[in-house]
Amino acid sequence: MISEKMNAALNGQINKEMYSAYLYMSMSAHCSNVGLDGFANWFMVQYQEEMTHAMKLYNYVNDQGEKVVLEAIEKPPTDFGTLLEMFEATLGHEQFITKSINDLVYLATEERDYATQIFLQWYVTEQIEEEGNDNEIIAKLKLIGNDGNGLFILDRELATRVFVPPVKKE
Ligand code: OFO
Repeated sequence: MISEKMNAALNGQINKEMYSAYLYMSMSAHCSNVGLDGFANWFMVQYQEEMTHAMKLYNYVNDQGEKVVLEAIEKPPTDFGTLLEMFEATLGHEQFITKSINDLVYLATEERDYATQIFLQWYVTEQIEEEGNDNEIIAKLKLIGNDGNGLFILDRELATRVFVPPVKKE
């Protein structure tokens, strides 16, 4: 059982995760368009991860006997500036998501909703990884600067990223 307020907040988070997926898909399309297939792959894996974040919430709301209400997904940008600017925007978006997860944890704590608190722990941990990945790529892009060879190597490295589906519950 979860409160109406919590249900509305979790539904709002589903929309944010769907937007995250849409945003990263748009970034992937942009990278493909400029011939950076490794970067495109990295963002497409990110898109897949975001879809699992949304679905995990979707299943939780269903499991709690509440209704999932899907809202419109905002149109993402299509131009992202330099690669560094694109990853800084990615990090900024993840920081926004981290704040949103923290707000949900706060609400769950306020409501003494222990089940949702435990459920949200996965997202708290995931956000550390999400921000960490972005920080790592930003650092590399800063080191590379305008070096085409460095960019070529990083593109090849990002081409190796594979989507690993989260372990399903029994
Ligand atoms: Fe990128 O972690 Fe979900 O939104």
